[in-house]
Amino acid sequence: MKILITAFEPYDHWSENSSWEALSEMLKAYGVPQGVTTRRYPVELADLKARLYKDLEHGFDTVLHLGQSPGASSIHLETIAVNIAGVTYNEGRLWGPLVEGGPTAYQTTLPLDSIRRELLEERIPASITYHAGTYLCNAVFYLTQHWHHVRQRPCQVGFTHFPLMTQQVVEHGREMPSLTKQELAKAIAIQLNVIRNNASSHATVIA
Ligand code: PCA
Repeated sequence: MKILITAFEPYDHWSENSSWEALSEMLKAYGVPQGVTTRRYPVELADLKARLYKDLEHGFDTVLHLGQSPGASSIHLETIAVNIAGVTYNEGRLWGPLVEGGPTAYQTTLPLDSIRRELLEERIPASITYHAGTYLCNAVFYLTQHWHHVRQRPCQVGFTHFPLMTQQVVEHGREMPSLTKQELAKAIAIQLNVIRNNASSHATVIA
């Protein structure tokens, strides 16, 4: 099973991005899992698209995107990506589409219920959420699903928003919810496990 996991570089006033720090920590703590490719993407739409489309050509069974959501108090398993480009990177157009004529939204086919259950069992707070915003996180989630849709290539695409890391909150002196880097890294490993187990149980049913 070929899996692409991506995270984002730091953006705005944050000197780190909890999604990338968690992914790096996951690789350090658990090693590079078999069949997994990881990438760090820029928080700039044109560059992001170029990098993403090049990577997707390699063909993945699952693509899991990760991003940071300051203020989130649990891990957010996003359900829906919308065809809306936020004003900050859409040449000043409010609510312009990401893809002209593209469908309004795509819904993930990842087993979010099972992922949430496993995370909670490991005492990691997690929720299923219904809006990834209108910034780059929503964009990468939408564009990956659209890319596969127009090519009729099957792929499970998911997006997970992470709270800040505890060390970011301390460094910035902010009163905001956080989880430790180790907890976030573990959360990625758990997601990966569920995705793998789910894929093999699908295969059994089809066979
Ligand atoms: N979070 C932003 C963009 C990059 C990231 O990590 C978002 O939620 O869109």
